[in-house]
Amino acid sequence: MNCYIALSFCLIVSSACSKLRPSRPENDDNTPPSAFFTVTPDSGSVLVPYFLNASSSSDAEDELDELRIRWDWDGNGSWDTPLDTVKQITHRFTEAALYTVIMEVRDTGDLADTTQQMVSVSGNLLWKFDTPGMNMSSPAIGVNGTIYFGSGRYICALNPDGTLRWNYLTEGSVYSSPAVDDNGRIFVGSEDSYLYALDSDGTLFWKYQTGSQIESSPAIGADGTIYVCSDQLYSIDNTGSLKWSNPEGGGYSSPAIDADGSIYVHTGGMSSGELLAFSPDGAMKWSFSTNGGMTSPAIGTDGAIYVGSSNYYIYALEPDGTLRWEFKTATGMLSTSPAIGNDGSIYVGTVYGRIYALNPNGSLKWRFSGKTGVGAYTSSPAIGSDGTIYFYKGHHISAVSVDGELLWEYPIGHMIFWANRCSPTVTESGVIYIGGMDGFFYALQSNSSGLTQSAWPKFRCNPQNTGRRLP
Ligand SMILES: [Ca+2]
Ligand SMILES: [Ca+2]
Repeated sequence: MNCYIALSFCLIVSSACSKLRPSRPENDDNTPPSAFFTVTPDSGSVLVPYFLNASSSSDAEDELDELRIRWDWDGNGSWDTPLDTVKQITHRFTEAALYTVIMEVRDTGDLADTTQQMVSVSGNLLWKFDTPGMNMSSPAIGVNGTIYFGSGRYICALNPDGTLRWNYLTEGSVYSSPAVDDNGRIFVGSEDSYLYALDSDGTLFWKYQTGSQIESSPAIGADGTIYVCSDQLYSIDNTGSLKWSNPEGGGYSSPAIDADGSIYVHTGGMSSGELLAFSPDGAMKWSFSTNGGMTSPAIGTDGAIYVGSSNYYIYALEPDGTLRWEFKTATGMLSTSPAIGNDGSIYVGTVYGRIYALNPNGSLKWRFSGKTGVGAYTSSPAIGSDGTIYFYKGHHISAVSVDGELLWEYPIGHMIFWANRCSPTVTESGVIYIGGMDGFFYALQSNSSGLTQSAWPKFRCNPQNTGRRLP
């Protein structure tokens, strides 16, 4: 935010007289002016013209047209315009950020007053796509930048320019998030109980029927094995044949695969649950009681397993299943999956609209509530290359700085499910993709350049959504 902005001014009201008046001699009777301005709109996206009007500023001794004003667009203490009697101005912000705009008004006796306002400038909307159904699935990026996600009963594939590539109709809602393998094949579950494998052109490769509806997102092992939870935890080879299934691992959780091939799933419901570890052959290695379930684990660089629980706790476990630390959130059940920053910080959202940032040792770094506060759900966060945290919250896709300050937000429809799985991703060129609950899929330009370099920067770990930590 401290970079210099390419300013583009458009003077709405031309100055009738721009000559500088000599300062009035020191006069004990002079009083300072009063600074006031309005901004329209008070939030918007980059390159949108913001109209700023300081005409409500006043002074006891001088007329309005005698008062001179100047602006600091980025609140860095350095004035970006000269003192001028023009009170109305249009400004365009070129980078998404939360700006502190400062205005100074100065009277003819050289007494001054300043005032400031926050202006939220969001990422620029590149395009939005009218989806065929409700968007509860998080996008995966495949070859050539193709975007895959579930919408209603469809599996959708969009081109990077926002045009439809293909739709594939299943017999149930697709809440599961697609995963893309090294060959560009797409794997995704449906409430119709099938795990679908599609080629990149949208033709069915195979489908495998599980014993129940699938809300879990599949994970892809290093050897191409697909793991997904339904009535059981299933291990399916890349030709669609069952390798094994284990009833202990059934549920809604999306499996996380460690670098050694261990598979972690979180089972259970609102009041009881366990984090379970399976070896690649399907044997259970250990279990850890979390007294609540339904969320998906993330894995850190050193193999630590992070999971939030419906009992308000965030747990960090050692790879052998022993507790490293636990952190109790004050405000709510954990409905989302953690994401990890490049310094090892852990970010997780709660059902009461908050994002917790924890230090690697489990202490609180900060807590973000935002202006929508209690009652707004959050998605799993995605961490950009610059540390910015992106997540769905309430009505918006929100961007929060690494220090926990709101940078911008953009309306994409009101999130209505406490376990919404619609979490954003960030492309190498900084485009954020997310499905909105308003029936559109969005592409917004951010200042990030891809995801941060960490073990698990987003829901399902990487742009392909493999759910597998790399060694
Ligand atoms: Ca005065
Ligand atoms: Ca400035």
